[in-house]
This record gives sequence, C-alpha cells and structure tokens, in this order.
Amino acid sequence: MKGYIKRKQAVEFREAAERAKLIVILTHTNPDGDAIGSVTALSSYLKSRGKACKVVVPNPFPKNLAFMDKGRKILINSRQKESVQAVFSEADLIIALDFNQLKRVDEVEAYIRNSSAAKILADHHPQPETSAFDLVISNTEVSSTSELIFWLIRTLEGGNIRNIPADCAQSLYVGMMTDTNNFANSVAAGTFKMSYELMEHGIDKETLQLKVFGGFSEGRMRLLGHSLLNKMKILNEFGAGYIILTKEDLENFGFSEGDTEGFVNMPLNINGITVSALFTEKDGHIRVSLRSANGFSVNKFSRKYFNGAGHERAAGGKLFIPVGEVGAYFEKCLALEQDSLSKAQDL
Ligand SMILES: [Mn+2]
Repeated sequence: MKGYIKRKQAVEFREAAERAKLIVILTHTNPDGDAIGSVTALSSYLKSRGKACKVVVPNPFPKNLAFMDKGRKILINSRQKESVQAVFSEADLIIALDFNQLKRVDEVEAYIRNSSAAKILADHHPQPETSAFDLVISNTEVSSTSELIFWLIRTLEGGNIRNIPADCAQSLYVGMMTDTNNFANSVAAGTFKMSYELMEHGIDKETLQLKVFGGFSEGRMRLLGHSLLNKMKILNEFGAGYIILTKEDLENFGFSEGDTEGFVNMPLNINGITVSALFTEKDGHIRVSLRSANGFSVNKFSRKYFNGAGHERAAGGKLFIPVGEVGAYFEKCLALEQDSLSKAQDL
C-alpha cells in the first residue's frame, strides 16, 4: 500500500518527534470516534517509543469512547483550561489530528497560534489550512485520520505493525470503524488491508463493535424514536430530509453527549433522499450536521450557508439564528441549490 504516506513526510515526522521533549496531540471540538481514536493511538505509539505526550480536546467526548482514554489522561479544555494552557506553553511539538481548519478547535486555536512549538497536521479532510503548520500530512483518499495514522506508523515501523502497543492497534481500529460507519462509507482497499493487519495483531473486533455501537441508554433509543416519528421532515421536491432537535427535546430524553450520533444518516435511508441534515440547539448556536449521497457536495453547501466545512458527503457547521427559524432557513438554502440537487436526484 504505497503512496498513502510520502517517505519524506515520514522522515520529517520522525525527526520532529525525536527532537521534541513534550508533544501535545490535539483534535477537534465535539470529538468523535476517529478524533479520539487517532489521538489516543498516536499518543500510545509515541509513548511506547519513549516520548512524553499529552492529549488535549476542546470539549468533552461521548461516554462510549471513554474506554480509549486509559487512566482518564485526556485534558479537556472547557473543564481544565489552566492545565491545557500550561501544557501548550511547555510543549515544543504540537500535532493536530482530524481537522482541516483551526477554527474547528474553538479557544484552543489561540493556544496553537501563540505557541512557538513546531506544528504538524495529519488529516483526511479536503483543503487543509496548511499555512499554520510546518508539516502537513493530508490525504483525502483514506477512510479516516486513524487510517492515515496507521499508514504513518506502519511506515515508521518499516512496513509492519507487529511491535505497536495493543491499545494503539485498538484505537486505530475504532477510529476507522466509526468514521466509516462500520464499513458502510468511504472504505477503500487500503482500509481492508489495515483491518486485516490489525486483526492479525490481535484486536478483539466484536468487543470493540459492542463497546462503540452498543451500550446505548434507554433515553437515547427513545430520542431516536421521537426524532424519526415526530421531528423528521421529508421534502421530496428537493430529495431532502431534516431533523431539528430543541433543547427541550434533548432534556426530555435525558440527553448526554454523543446520544444523537448517527441520527443524521437516517433520512438518507429513504428512497429518493440525497441530502439530510440534523440541527441541534446548543448554548448560543445551532449545531449543524449534513450528509449526502449521489454527488451533492455538503462540504460546499456548509461553507456557503452553514459556517462550516467537511467532506463531500459528510460535513458540519453552525448557525446563529433562533431554533424556530432553522427549518425555513434550511428550506430556503435548498431552494437556492435546486439545480445541483435535481442533478443529484437524477443520478
Ligand atoms: Mn475523521
């Protein structure tokens, strides 16, 4: 599987890591499985090679991912601001994973920009913000950042992963598994080769699957039911579907972080639907999740109307309007993109 990582990039990465006394590894706001998978995998690997690493996230992550945070070592900026700032002021290497724009880390953006440490970005989203980094390892042909880190580690290890720690292998697998929605999206030949090698290494695939995709609370399942029965709106004229969840909806079902994971994919399972959206009311903004099929770019759609970005078929964003106006705004945006939506529907 040549070509995922350029030899020169692997060498530069190794040299930067070797030089560093303290490495900070960080990922984006609202960390998902790939975010937590890639940061814990890389940290575990570098620690096993004698490096001091700290992992930082801007805000809390879902409970079903907590098993990857052994000993609860991950620093959460929204809760431990002083510790995070101290780590950034001490670090001489910053490694950013699974995001393409610095605004994706909220307040932590300033810590990065103000730091004189060397900076590396490894990511699989299009159009990375390269100017902020000394080394950018970017590839949109891989399933996930965890897969990219797998190929990086494999290259550093001379082509085999026999000697990587067990928890590193496990995190790499979980990151890939969640970003592909359990092998349903963005899977390439290399993804299967990676899975094969991680299984040979000894990961327990069934247990990981159960830990990540099972174990939901009763409230989460009922919130899903409520979303589909009472909140999902289907607009056949645009081939679109969306769900708006207010704070009240979330409170009624005892919401905890990560409970709405996967809801945005639901409308896409309906025949004729090529774009779907989930809007969730948060403090001071509306969180936007977008998915598409058949070539409608939600990356462009989000950049244009939803203050965000992402992949062609999966993107996020933010709106700063009252929750009561979100439906009308979304429908107006769809009408403005009628041409490209009709093309996608004809495919
Ligand atoms: Mn990812």
